[in-house]
Amino acid sequence: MTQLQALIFDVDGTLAETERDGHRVAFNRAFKAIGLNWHWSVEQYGELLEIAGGKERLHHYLTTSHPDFQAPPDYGSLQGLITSLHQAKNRFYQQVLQAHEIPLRYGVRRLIEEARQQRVRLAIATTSTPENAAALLESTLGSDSLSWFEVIAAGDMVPQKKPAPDVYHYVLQKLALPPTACLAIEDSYPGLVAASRAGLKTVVTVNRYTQHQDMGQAVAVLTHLGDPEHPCEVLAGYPDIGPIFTLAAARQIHAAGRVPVDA
Ligand code: XBP
Ligand code: MG
Repeated sequence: MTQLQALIFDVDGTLAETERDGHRVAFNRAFKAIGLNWHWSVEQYGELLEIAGGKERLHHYLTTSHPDFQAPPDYGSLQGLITSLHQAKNRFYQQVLQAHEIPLRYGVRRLIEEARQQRVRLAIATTSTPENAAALLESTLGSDSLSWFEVIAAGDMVPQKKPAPDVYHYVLQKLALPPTACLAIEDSYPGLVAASRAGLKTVVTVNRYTQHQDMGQAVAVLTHLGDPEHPCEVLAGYPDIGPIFTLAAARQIHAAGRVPVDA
């Protein structure tokens, strides 16, 4: 049986609550800065998250909620406006992170530290940008932490974003590992589908936006990774992998869990 050699982390919603408290807030600031009277509530943003990718999400929102909207002449076209809004959103997002407003989810730091101590390799597979992933790592784990991750793969680096498996294929190729040697950690259904299609066993840590999604393909579903002060609940999988999802638990679930059927 192949041993666990690498953990591949999703970013948004998995490492931290960056969707609700980061990207959403930054999108709203971008709307305001550009003079648009739009505001995405916490609830509405949950629905918009079905569209992976900030630019794609903006395009979907514009064409479904404001189908008759004309981009102001300064932006040239609707796509020009989307590009400007997305760039503004990313600037505001970086400001939110630099202000240390978003902490890591429970247990993330602990599991990353355990993996480093035990020489399990680390990688990132995100739909967002490498800059956004790097800013979150730097603001929470310090600037050294970028070097802990052998690969930081992002949505625009591959042909198709999650739920397509492309970003995971890219990571596996860069790590030069088969999917059977890795475990993915995700928070959402599109992320789980992407990892599963790449043949990866996946642990899901749900959040407010994803708690009711179908996580049937996951080898385990947890409320979060857990730490001594904040024990996690095991929602599916083997009960003894909680209340703290340690590296030993990761090895156990990696060895026991079945390979996804899409593989
Ligand atoms: C989540 C996403 C992203 C973010 C915004 O990515 O779908 O689109 O919401 O980032 P993941 P961008 O969970 O895979 O990390 O605006 O840069 O797309
Ligand atoms: Mg995610």
